[in-house]
Amino acid sequence: MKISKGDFKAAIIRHLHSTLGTDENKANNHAWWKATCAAIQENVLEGLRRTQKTHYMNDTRAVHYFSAEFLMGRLLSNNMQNFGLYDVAHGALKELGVELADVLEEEPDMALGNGGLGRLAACFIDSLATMELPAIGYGIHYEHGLFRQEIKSGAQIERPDSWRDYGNPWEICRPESIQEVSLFGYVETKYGDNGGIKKEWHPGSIVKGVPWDIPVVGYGGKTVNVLRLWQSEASDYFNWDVFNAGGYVDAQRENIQAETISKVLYPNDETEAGKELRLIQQYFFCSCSLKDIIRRYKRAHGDDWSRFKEQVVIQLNDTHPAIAIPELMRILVDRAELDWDTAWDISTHVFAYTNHTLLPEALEKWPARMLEKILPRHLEIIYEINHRFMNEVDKKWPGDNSKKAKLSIIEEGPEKMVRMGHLSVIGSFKVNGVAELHSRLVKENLFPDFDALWPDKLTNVTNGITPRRWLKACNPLLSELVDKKVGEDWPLNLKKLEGLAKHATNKTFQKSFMSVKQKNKQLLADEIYASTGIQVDTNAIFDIQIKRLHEYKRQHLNLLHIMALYRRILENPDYDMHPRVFIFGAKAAPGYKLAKDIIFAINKVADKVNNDPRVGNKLKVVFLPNYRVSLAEKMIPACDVSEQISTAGKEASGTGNMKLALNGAVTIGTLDGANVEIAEEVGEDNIFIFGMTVEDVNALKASGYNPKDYYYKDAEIKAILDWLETDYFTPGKPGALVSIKQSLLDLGDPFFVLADFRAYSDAQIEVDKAYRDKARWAEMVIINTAMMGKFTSDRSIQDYVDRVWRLDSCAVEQQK
Ligand code: 26V
Repeated sequence: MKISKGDFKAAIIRHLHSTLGTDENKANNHAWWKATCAAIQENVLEGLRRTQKTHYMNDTRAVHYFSAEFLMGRLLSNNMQNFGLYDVAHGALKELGVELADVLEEEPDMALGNGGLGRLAACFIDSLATMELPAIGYGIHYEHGLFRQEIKSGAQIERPDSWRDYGNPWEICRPESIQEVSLFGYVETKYGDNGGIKKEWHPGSIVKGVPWDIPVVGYGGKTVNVLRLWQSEASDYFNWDVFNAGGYVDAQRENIQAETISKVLYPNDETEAGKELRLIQQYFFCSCSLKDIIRRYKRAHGDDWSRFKEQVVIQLNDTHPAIAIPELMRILVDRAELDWDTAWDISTHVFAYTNHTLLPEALEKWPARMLEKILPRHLEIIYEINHRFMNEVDKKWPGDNSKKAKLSIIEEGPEKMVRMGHLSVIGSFKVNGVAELHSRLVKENLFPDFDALWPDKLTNVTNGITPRRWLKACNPLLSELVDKKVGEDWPLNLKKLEGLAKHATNKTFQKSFMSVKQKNKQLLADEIYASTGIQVDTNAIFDIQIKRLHEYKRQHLNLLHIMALYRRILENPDYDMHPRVFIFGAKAAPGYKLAKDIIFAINKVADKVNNDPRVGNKLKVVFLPNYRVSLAEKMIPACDVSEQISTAGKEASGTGNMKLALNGAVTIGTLDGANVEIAEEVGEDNIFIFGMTVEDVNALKASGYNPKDYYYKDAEIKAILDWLETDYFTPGKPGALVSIKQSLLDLGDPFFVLADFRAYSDAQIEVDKAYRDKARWAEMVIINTAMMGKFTSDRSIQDYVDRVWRLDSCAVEQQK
C-alpha cells in the first residue's frame, strides 16, 4: 500500500479537523500525535478487515495466546514502520512544521505488564502477525498498568499509571461481543430419571466482560491480527436464580465491585501473593476468552464439537491462565453435555503451557477454600481431574503413595492448596521452558516425575525478541549501517546479520560502527542530563543493568563492585581504569522491602560518587527513574557493557540480554538462562562469563554455604560491607543502608552474591582491558550484533509452530 506524502498530509489535517475538532494553528503536539495515529489507523483498520475476512473464509486453525500481561509500549512508530510509512509521515509532518520525534514522545506507554513475561507476549504477537499466522492475543484491559516510578530523596515512590486518560487512539470497543462471567454461589446436584447426575452451578454474582481490540500490525503490513483485552463492568442482569434460592442469598452471595476486577495490574513479579482479586482477574479473562473462541467456532461449525481441537490451540503464558482448563471442561461437560472422556480429550489437545520461572515463591498455588468460594464448580472439576490422574499414576507406580503426593494437583497440609503448575502440566499436551538450560532444569528439578510419566510432553522453546522494535525502530543509525552491508531484509531474516562478521576486523567498518555507538551514547547522555541533571562523559564505558529489581538478578552485586572501584580510587588516586558510567533502570515491587532498599542504596552511592571531586570523571552512577519499554528503547542502543549477572539457575531466560547484544553491547554474565546460548553464538572470546555454574551453586549449597567465610577472608568485601553500616553515604543517618549487609551476612546471602564477588570483579578488570584496546572492542561489538540471528522472536514462533502448535500461515489478500 503506497501512500504519497501529500495524501498523508491531507489525512492528518482531515483528522485534525473532523476527528479532533481543532486546526493546524491551534494544534499542540498531543493533537498532532492523535491526528497522525488516526491517519495510520485508517490503514490499520483496512488491513484488519482483510485479515479477518481471509481467516474466516479459509476457516483457519489459530493460536490463542492467553496472557495476564502484554507489555506493548508505544505503537505509533511501530505501526508506521510496519506499513513502511515512517519516512512518508516524517516528511508530511515536516511540511506542516512539526517534528515527528516530538510527536512520538506524546504517546504514553501501554504498560500492561511487569517485565519479561509481558514483553515476551508483545514480541510474540508481533512475530505472529509478521509471519502471517492466524493468532489472537487474549488478556486484561487494565485501567492502570504498572505503576509510574518517581525517585524522592533516593527512594522509590509509586504513582498510578493512567495510559488512557486522554483516550487511546488504537483501541476499538466491541460491545457486540460482550461476555458474561459467573462468580461465587453454589453447585446443585441433580439426579436424572436414568440415574445420571447433573451438576448445576448457581452463581452468586455475574459480571460483564467488554472487549477492546488493539490491532497488531505485522511487518510489511499484510496481516493485522488483534490483541483482545477484557474490561469488567457491572452486569445489568439481576440474578433471580440466587434470589429465588432463598436461604442462599445471605450465606453464598458475595458482592464484588465488578469494575474493580480490571482496575489495576498486580505489580508483583516473581512472588505469588494469593490474593482473591487476582484469582478473579485470571478467571474473568479466561472465561471471557474461551466463550469468545467458542462463539467464533460455533459460527462456522454449529454444535459439532468434533473439529474443535483441529481449529483451536491455546497457549498458556505461565500458570496465570491455568483456570481456563477447568473452565473449558465445565463448558463442555455441564453446558454442551459432552461425556467426561470426550471433553477431556478435547481439552488436553487444545492447551499448551509455558513455564517462565523456577523460583518456588513464584509458583502459583491457590487455597482450595478460596477456589471453593469463588469457583465452586471448578474446584469439583479439579478434584475429578486429579482423581482420574491419580489412577493413572497408580498404574505407572502401583501402590506408591509418595509419588501420588508429589504429583497430585492438591497439596495436603494445614491448608489444602491447588498447585496450578501441576494442573497446567496435566491439562496440556505440551509444556515448554524458555531457554535450553531452563528447560533442562524444568525436567530435572521442577517436574521430573511428570517427565518420567510423559517423556514427550516437556520441551524447550528458547525466547526471542522482535528485531523490528529492538533494532530497526530503536536504533535507526545502526539499522542504516546494517542495511548497507547486508541488505534491507534482515528484519525478516535476522540470520542475515552474520554477513557483518566478515567485516568485524575491517578498520573502516569498525570506525563506522563505533561512531554510531558514540552518537547513540550522546543521545542517552542528553536524556540522562534532562532527567537527572547528571553530566556523563560519552568517552566513558556505558555499563547498563536494566531489569526488574530482584535479589536473584543481583543489582547489589553490581553495587558492591561500584563501591569497590570507588574505594580503590580513594585509596589510590592513580588507580588505573577507563572511565565508566554505571547506569541502572529498575522497578521494585511495592511490597518488596529489600528491593526498595537496594534502589535507595544505588541512589545514595550515586550521590556520593558523582559529587566527589577525587573521583573526577572516572566513575559515575546513574539511576534512571521509571524504567519502561520506551526508556529501554533509548538506553539499549547506547550500551557498551550489558550486565546479566543472575545467580546461575535462577533467570529462566532473560530477553534484555538479547536486545543489548543485538545493539552491539558486550555481555558480562553468568552461565544462566539464555546467556548460555548467547555465549554459544558469539563465542567465548566475545563475552565475559564469570562465576559459579548451576552445578557449583548446588555443590556449595550442599557443603553448607557460609557468606561470612568470604567476608572474613576477603578484606575488600569486608571493607565494603562495613562501609554500608556507616553514615558515609547517608550523612547523619548511620545504618540507613544496613539491610543489604544484613541480608548478605546474617540472612545467609540466599543468592550467593559474596561467593561470586571476586570472580565478578576480576571479570570487570578484563572488560576494562578489552575496552581500552579499541580494535579488539570494536571487533567484539560487531560479532555480537552479527551473531544474534538466533534470537529473533520469529525463530521462537517457528519453534512453537513446529514443536507445539502445528499451524499454517495464511496469506491475506492484498489491495490491488
Ligand atoms: C508472577 C506473578 C505472581 C502473582 C502476581 C503477578 C505475577 C506476575 C508475574 C509472575 C511471574 C513472572 C515470571 C516471569 O516474568 N518470568 C520471566 O519470564 C521471561 C520471559 O520468559 C524470562 O526471560 C525471565 O527470565 C523470567 O524471569
